[in-house]
Amino acid sequence: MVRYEGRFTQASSLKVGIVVARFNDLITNKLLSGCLDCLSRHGIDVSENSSQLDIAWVPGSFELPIVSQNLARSGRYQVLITLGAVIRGDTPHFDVVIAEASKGISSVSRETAVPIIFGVLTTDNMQQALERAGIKNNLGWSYALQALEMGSLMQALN
Ligand code: INI
Repeated sequence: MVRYEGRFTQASSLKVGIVVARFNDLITNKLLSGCLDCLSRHGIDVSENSSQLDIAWVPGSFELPIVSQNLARSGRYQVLITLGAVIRGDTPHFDVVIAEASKGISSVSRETAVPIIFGVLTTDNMQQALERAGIKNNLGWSYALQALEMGSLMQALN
């Protein structure tokens, strides 16, 4: 029997891409800093001249899939992380944005076989988003852990 599991150590062979939405950047910048803190504590070089990490900024969560697709198709990354914040109070097209972002990201991930972590907060209001971006817990940290697990799991499978 072969038992496949992701690892949270020995991340040195992983290259990670992060795609971040600028919309609600009060929140997404906090998610990004939680993410970088976790990656760094697990051995990923997150410095400006890192060869293990690239970060792409997009206008909003709606644009996360197309840029993720571009990065995933490049073959350079073992795992991608998408970060966004879709807040119901902001606009009536909340439902469209979150549906397109979630469907798009999952379909790119399956089409390219590159794991893409879905780090898009979906909340009813800004308070809930702030709570998930650092006031109570920074989910950016968890998204980075999930990325390490999935990136290394896919390496083990291949
Ligand atoms: N983008 C978000 O990331 N979060 C939102 O809450 C949001 N709302 O509510 O409108 C949002 N809209 C912008 C959208 O993602 C696109 O950038 C824009 O429509 C241009 O294509």
